[in-house]
Amino acid sequence: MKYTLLFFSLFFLLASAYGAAISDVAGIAQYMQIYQLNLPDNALFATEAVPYGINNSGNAIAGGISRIAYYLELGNGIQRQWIWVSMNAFSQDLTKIGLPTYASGAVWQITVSNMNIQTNVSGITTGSNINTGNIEFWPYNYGTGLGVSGIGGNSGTYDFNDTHSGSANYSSMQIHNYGAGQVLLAYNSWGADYNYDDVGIGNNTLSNVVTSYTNSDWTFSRNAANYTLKNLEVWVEPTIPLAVPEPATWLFLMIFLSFANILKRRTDLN
Ligand SMILES: [Ca+2]
Ligand SMILES: [Ca+2]
Ligand SMILES: [Ca+2]
Repeated sequence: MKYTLLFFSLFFLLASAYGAAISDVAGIAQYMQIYQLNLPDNALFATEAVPYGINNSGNAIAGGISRIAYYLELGNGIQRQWIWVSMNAFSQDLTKIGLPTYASGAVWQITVSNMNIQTNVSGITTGSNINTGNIEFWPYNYGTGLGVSGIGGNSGTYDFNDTHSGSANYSSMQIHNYGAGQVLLAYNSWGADYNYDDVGIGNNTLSNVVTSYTNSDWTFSRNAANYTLKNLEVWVEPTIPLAVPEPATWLFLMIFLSFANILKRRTDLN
């Protein structure tokens, strides 16, 4: 019994250490985690390996995947913000859905469909089956010009529609709802720019020290060190549904844990 308790304690400890999405996101039981990364204050991923805490990209998923989800959690000891964005799978290659580094070979400047957005940040449009999404994933520098036609955007600021240069290494990992004119999550400047990285959930509204205008996608915010908690997770939904524990199984587990707790108390009393 002692070891069983130890096992469950360790399980919940690990679950809380890795994967806060587990506790925040509705419907996550259908998903498998592929990556977890504690974002550094100033990453140098143009040349250095990404130090994932979890990396299951080498494990093939039988039947492939139907959806890909990104979860970003930011905390400063006072407030905690989080967002979850899932979408129809735009790739079956699990090595190309994490940080789009040069080493990964991933570059995605595409629209995405069937987004599900959950967040605790007010002002962000939430909901399911949102078909006005786009992603800007690349390891390159980029300019403010419109890179994707037909989705709007501001050609004079860094926002949900920019153009990458195909070279250099400022870097961008951004997910947007262009229909709502909203940046959903952004992580930039993780290539080899020697300033603190940019990170944010929702549209940035603050000016920066580099441009005279405000960049809604957090470019040049250099704010990563403001957050002590910067947890990025990538999850996928397998095409073949996962076997989710039945309610009866959960009930059994709860009864078991209560019973174990009573036994433990009785042992403590002795
Ligand atoms: Ca732009
Ligand atoms: Ca952008
Ligand atoms: Ca940087």
